[in-house]
Amino acid sequence: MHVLSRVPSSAARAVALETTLLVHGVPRDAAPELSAELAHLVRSHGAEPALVGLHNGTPTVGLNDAELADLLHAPEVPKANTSNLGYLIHARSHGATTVSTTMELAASAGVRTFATGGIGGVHRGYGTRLDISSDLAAFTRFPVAVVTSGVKSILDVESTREALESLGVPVVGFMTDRFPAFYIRTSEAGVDARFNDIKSLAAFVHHELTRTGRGIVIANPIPFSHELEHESWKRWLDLAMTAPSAPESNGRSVTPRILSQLHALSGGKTLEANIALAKSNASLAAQIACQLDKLGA
Ligand code: PSU
Ligand code: MN
Repeated sequence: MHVLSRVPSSAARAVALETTLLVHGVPRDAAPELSAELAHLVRSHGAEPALVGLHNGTPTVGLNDAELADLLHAPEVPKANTSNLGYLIHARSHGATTVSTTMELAASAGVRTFATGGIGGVHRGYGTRLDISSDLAAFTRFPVAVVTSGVKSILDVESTREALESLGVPVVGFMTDRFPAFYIRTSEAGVDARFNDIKSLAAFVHHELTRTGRGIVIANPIPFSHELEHESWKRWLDLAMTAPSAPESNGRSVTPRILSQLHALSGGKTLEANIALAKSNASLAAQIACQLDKLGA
């Protein structure tokens, strides 16, 4: 696959960022500022941001501001996961890369660190309809360490953790023993190992990526200051999950629909939380990337 890569010569210092979070995860008018903030945070730690997406059919690692603006102004930008990326390239379409395709493109550009908000996972109600994000399988294929605040608590968090275990994906916690649930710092599920400092975490990432050629989940809970209050969170989630869904709401549109309903129901609280955790993940990823660079990874 031809990937347009604008990462610096030392790819180890690069931190991939995804376009689905910007294009589908937050309201359009909040996206340029969030993108700039994430890039700024990554640079402030001495690393280089690389926004990943599909611009006019060109898979790009390091989209510039004009290209991001094109995506944000387009009437509709499809979510690209590993199943439809190839078709979107063929059709010369724009595309917002999810965790799965951001990993795929980052890996082909030699980028080993990636910051997101929350990875996709196993949706609730899988007994009736099986909806498992292609993000999970991507960890078995692409050697990228993904810093995430766990999986969105709109999903079945514990089943997602079990699925990662079944797939043999290493899940490590930064300063936590619990697998976090996005807006909430903890869940019933645990991690494979806990790291309390960035240096040893980066050393592990370096060895594990080299050893396996597969991905790693680095769980970084939402900052204490922005964790949602559990009771309100449960109330908003119940309302969002029982709201009548739009007729076209299935497959790829499920996650964006629920997220935007939650942002509305919570009066913006879930959006604030989402932004706070994305920033915290960008900072941690940047610090890991700088350590990887020192290790000559
Ligand atoms: N994290 C966020 N907001 C998002 C997502 C993650 O804070 O919108 C996106 C990611 O791109 C993730 C995708 O890969 O949701 C999962 O979508 P699906 O369930 O359709 O695989
Ligand atoms: Mn899905």
